[in-house]
Amino acid sequence: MVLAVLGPICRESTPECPVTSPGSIPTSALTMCGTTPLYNRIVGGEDAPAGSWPWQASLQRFGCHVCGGSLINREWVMSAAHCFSSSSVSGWRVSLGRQSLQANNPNQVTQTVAEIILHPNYDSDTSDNDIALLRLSLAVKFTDYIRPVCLAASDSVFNNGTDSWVTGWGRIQEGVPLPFPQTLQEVEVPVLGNRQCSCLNGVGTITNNMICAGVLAGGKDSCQGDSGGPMVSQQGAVWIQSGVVSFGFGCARPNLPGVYSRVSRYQSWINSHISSDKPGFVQFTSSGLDADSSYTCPGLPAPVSTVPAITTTTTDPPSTTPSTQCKYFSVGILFQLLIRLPLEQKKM
Ligand code: 4AZ
Repeated sequence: MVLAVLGPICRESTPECPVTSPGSIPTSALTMCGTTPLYNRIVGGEDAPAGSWPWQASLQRFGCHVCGGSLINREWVMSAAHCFSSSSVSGWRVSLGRQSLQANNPNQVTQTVAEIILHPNYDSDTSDNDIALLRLSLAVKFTDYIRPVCLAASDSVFNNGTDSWVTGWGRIQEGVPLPFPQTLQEVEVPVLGNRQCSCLNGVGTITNNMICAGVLAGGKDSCQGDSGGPMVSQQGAVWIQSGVVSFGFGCARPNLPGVYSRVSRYQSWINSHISSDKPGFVQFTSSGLDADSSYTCPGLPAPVSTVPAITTTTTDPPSTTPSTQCKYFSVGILFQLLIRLPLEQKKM
């Protein structure tokens, strides 16, 4: 791992190195979203340094990590709908400011959940609209280790190849849990256009509400336990969330990019539920023509000739997760085995 670190590093709260400078941090999500005061730049690597992704949340049920999430303002966390079997808040807690799941976390804050809002059009068969909002019981105070991420505004464009980072405490390979002390992991993956992603994952599986990312060679991806967590891209000084970890055919397999809920499609839905302290929506722009707009494969509708378009239609798998001593189960993998594999075999 190579780290390029600019500025002082506060690993722990000490009198010389306080976590917050009282009075110096503004509290609105709009004015301070997407900033990482401790780590301004990271190159490669796997263990995420403390404070590098200060919006990362661990969603826990009865003390077990189940899913990731992202802090979007003082009292709301965004995650995936498939992490929840209902909108009951019973047993759920959200942990913020955490570097690891097992070691000492001096900057950590844990909150109970007051409300869970699942997207009304979430489809557990296709994973379409796999997005949820959690309202915390108490607003959290922003620190160097706890801050909101900016969200991709509805007019954002993420061309094929857009550099992105995904973070989480999920498995490090299919079937391999993150080892002790379960330090937050980060991985860099490029966006893979919806047309190509449909061709790879199966025509009809990737909707306009999804965004894909991954490397064709495999080896870099999100996995079980990362679900609900953020995929972000940097634009200038801020980090903008483009995706929510949703599903994939296995993890890090060659030619099978991970699939994420496309955050920019949900600006009005999110704003309809958050009346004060609106999240910071920022337009992400990509320069040039999207190479994906001319990508094609058998069964895929012909590319739209004028505007670089995003793609396709419906159908495919969801997923769920936990860690530590908690038992894992993945609806996603079960779904793939029962539905997708037989379908694949029929095609062959
Ligand atoms: C899961 O089972 C899961 N490779 C999440 C993400 C991905 C695959 C599986 C993406 O929760």
